[in-house]
Amino acid sequence: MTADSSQTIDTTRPPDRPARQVADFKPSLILGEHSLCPGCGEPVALRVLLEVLQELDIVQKTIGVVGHGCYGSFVRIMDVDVLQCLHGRAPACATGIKRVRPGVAVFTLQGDGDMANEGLQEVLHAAARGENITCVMLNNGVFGDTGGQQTATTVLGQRTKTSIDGRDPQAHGYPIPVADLVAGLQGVGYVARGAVSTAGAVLQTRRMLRKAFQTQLDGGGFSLVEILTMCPTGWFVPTAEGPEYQQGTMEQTYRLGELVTP
Ligand SMILES: Cc1ncc(C[n+]2csc(CCOP(=O)(O)OP(=O)(O)O)c2C)c(N)n1
Ligand code: SF4
Ligand SMILES: [Mg+2]
Repeated sequence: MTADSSQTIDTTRPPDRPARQVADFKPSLILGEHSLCPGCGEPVALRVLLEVLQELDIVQKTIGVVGHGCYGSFVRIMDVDVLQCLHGRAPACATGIKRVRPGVAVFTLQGDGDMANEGLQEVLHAAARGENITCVMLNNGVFGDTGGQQTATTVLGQRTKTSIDGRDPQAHGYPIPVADLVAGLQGVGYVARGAVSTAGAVLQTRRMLRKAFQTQLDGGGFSLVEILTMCPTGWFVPTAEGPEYQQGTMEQTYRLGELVTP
């Protein structure tokens, strides 16, 4: 059967209407442009987190506690009540806020340097206390903001400014899998590890964040989502190769998926 040309859709675009880019589709909670490097995974993670808050309709009753790292600049562009506290101390601040305002959804936004190096005890104690908060760790395996030094989560063989020939377990020890540590504690309601290296992974991470916040809304105890994020600048890889590099390195060490479910 011959197609009726009058029914076909004209996909040619008038020259005065340029193609819309992915970046054009901004959630309304993002108030401006971010200043992070091209290819950085952190803005993608922020976006899905904010989308989840909107989806759950809890924007007006949410308080975020942000640590120190490249993502720290998000406090200027996210239309959510936030405070920034000392490096690594976000779970303690979040604990205080939640205990004073139990009706509010409280989350932390931290990096691997912030959560695993500067404040590992904070997140472990908050989890073991079963605090009804949600912690989010953006894990790129480097102290991105200060120039790309090795962190506790840097995977073996990964080159950083302070392990220029690759992380060597003899000299630098082994990486700390934060989500797995937290998952081993009682009092924990939900733990998962996601990534933003593919569209599918972003979608899965979005679902994880939603479940983590839902756990908190249901009074289900501590929840944590670790998100593997690209840092092409700190990894010494070309921008476009960040996702593939992450899949071949970090995602080989850190298992993606849910570790604890309600
Ligand atoms: C107590 C303290 N120590 C060190 C610093 C310096 N500092 C600021 S940001 C940062 C790196 C944080 O790395 P990470 O949490 O992994 O975030 P990223 O930049 O990689 O997103 C460091 C070490 C600080 N601000 N305060
Ligand atoms: S240094 Fe890394 S984490 Fe920081 S903005 Fe650049 S790509 Fe992102
Ligand atoms: Mg980092």
